[in-house]
Amino acid sequence: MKLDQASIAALAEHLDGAELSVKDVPKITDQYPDLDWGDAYAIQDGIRKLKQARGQNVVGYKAGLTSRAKMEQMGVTTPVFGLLFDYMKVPEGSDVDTRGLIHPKVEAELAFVLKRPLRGPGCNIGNVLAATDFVVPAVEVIDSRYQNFRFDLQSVIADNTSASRYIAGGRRISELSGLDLRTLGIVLEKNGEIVALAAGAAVLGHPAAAVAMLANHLGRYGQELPAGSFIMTGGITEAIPVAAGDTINVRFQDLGNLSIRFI
Ligand code: OOG
Ligand code: MG
Repeated sequence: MKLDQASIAALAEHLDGAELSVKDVPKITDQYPDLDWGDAYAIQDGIRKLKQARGQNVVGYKAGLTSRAKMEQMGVTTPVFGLLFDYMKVPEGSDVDTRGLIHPKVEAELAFVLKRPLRGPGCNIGNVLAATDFVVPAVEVIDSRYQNFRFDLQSVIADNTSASRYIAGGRRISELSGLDLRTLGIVLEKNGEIVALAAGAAVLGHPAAAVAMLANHLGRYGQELPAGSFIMTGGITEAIPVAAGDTINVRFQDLGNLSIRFI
């Protein structure tokens, strides 16, 4: 850790404030170039406390930058982890209001729900599959609080990994043995045109690897993923910018479709 508690608290307020006022800010490492990973997760935790003090609750976890497409798009090489809050959940079939967002982009993801807790270190894909209740298709709406979506790893971790909105639905698959998540195809359509496509293996070779990495990450802080946890495993393709008037439809092989309209 390079920053003192007062700076960490001030940066948490700064980034939470950017989200609340729907106004982008320069990436925080411009001002604090020495800010390290420990500081970044401490700022993210400060944002959690601010939101919880307003009555907003953590309802899940997210892994991000887990596919090569996302890493190349954002110019980074390591996955990051963030928190999902209740106000971020968009019910299936309802619209996303872009007036509360700075410069939203969508990502097609697979989400896991656990039936048993997972605790790192040493957590692997097999442990994740054994602890999984079901897998469900999801779409994440990310909205970096940084100008032009430009950041480095420390900045994006501090900004709760651009978490903004998400939708989960379609078909829940609880019998994982009949389904190979590596070869599961995903087609992302914007306004009826295919804009990206990939298969599940784009996420770290197997999307369950993102859950294992998250459990191992939390293990370093003495935390576990409790039974019932909802975990988004990261964009399978690059993220696609959206604006009011756009409709996104994602086709998940064997798992159904998810559509979102932006107003
Ligand atoms: C960071 C969040 C990335 C994903 O699924 O890869 C993410 C960003 O690209 O703004 O959520
Ligand atoms: Mg994501």
